[in-house]
Amino acid sequence: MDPTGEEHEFPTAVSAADAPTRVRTSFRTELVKKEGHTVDAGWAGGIAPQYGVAPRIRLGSNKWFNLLWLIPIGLLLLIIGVAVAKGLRELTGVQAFMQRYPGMSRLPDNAPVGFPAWLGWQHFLNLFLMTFLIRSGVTIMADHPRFYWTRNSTPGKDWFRMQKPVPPDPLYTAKQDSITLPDGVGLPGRRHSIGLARWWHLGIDTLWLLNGIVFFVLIFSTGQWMRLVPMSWDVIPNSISVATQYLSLDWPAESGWVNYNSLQLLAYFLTVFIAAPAALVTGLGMSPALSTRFRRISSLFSIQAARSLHFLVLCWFVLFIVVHVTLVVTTGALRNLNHMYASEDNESWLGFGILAVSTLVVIVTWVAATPLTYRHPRTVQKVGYALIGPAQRLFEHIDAKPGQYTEKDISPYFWHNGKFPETEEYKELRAGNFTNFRLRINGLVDNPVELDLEQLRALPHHEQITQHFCIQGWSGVAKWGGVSMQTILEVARPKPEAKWVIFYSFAEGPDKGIYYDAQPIGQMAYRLTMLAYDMNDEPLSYGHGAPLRLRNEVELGFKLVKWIKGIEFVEHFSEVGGGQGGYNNDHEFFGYRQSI
Ligand SMILES: Nc1nc2c(c(=O)[nH]1)N[C@H]1C(S)=C(S)[C@@H](COP(=O)(O)O)O[C@H]1N2
Ligand SMILES: [Mo]
Repeated sequence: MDPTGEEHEFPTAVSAADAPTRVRTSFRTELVKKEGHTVDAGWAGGIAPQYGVAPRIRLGSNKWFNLLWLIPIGLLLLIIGVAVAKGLRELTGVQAFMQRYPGMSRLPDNAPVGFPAWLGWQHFLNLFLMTFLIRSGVTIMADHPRFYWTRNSTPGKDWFRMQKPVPPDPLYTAKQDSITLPDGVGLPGRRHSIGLARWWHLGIDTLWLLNGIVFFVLIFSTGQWMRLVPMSWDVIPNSISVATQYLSLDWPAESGWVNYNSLQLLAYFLTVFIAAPAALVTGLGMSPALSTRFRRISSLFSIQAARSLHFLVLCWFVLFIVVHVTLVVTTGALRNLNHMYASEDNESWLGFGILAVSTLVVIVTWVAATPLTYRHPRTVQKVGYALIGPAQRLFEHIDAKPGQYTEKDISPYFWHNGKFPETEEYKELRAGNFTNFRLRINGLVDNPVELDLEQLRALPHHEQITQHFCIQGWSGVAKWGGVSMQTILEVARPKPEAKWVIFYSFAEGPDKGIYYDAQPIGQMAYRLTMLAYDMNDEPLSYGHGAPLRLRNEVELGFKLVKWIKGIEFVEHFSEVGGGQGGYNNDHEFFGYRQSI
């Protein structure tokens, strides 16, 4: 609706019957189906492998510290720590302290003793699922191997990177910035395989959450929680005592069957009650739909803070796993393994045997996961969608109001992404300043029509300042000016059978065929869904999608087609292109509903 409330003259309606044939011609013929359904050398248009650099952290404004230095520094600190701890334990004051705090808090009298069998299963499933989560998470990270604390994602303002500094090329894209991982590390490892990595990550995450919920219910209904929650402040001096004992290489006596030592208790508590829930919350903090809806929270806790914290949670988990496994093995391995794997407190080889079998399962799936993904990517896409799709569809129902961001929030740098248009058709239009541009709107509508830029600009003007969420992980705020999709609906008058809206681009995708995307018609009436011809008060630039691009703020950036030439209303997207609902879904196995 026109914000001034004036009646508006829409462009001359052409009735379907007498619309020129061209107006009614679909752009579908310019799409290509992906040939073959495996991931091979032609992946993502034959994107060449590109390895990153060793991880580094920014110190000050542009000094970078290579984290590999932490290895020798850590070793040195460890040696010094051992010497200091040994020295300290000679002091009578320290000895008195250790006597007073031997390293363990008292448990309530009704605390359970030993480990039930369900805990062993839970522990195994948790570990098994986490191998997929960690590997696919690292692949997602490698698609934009930088972390920031502000939503602006400004080059040089990253606090962490595994990639060289951003080159000065103004049209450098986030895709060019992505890096390759070894296939045995990432899941999968191939450069820009984020679509498949996300199915693993989000799909397995639903199972991990389910396992976690069962775990919480069981520990609270059996009293096992008492063994995981510190209940007295003496856990602090006791932990200091335990740390000193470990460092001095005179380790505390183990009694894990009954009670953990205080340092162990703190580590388990942090992992179960802080890190695991934080993984979920920070993961959801990266959702465009939720962030746009929960504007206050997202203003303080931006997608980039969420992404950085999500990464730090990963670092905690990895550190925890390394230390935990080391201590299990070095503090009475057979007994420890029997506790968790056989629910027994003795030194038989049973626990070890079960561990060996379960480790074999982990190794086999670890080795097989990436090759299987390359061979059956469509299956990974389908199973992943079956698992996480319900949540993605749920969050899509959010129709947020404009007004979250103001002019001062506009990002100084807005990444470019995607494959730029190189066709003659587009070059000519651009050379002519788009005076010959016509947006073609057709399909299941009462009024198929072509609109030039002047006509589009004559329609009620819509403006919004919103945040863009690229699937790769970067974000940016911009002011978009153009026409609300509600106005386009009023002009085109879709028929009741029209359920999906296809946006066609002038630009080809990396695998040939033009770029396109399908959106549910319900979202076209959302307050923040629009066609933008201006960005930050200037006509849209070439790189950002001139002359016209889509904004739909409940979806990830790849669905927001740039360089739009046509909009077609259809019953279902399965009839269009490769039938998966968009270029990336057809060619790179992304998903068609991406609110998270
Ligand atoms: N035609 C077309 N539109 C596209 C793409 C593309 O490759 N081709 N890339 C998408 C992706 S992945 C993103 S993140 C946004 C990037 O928009 P920007 O370059 O203005 O930041 O455009 C989307 N629209
Ligand atoms: Mo993107």
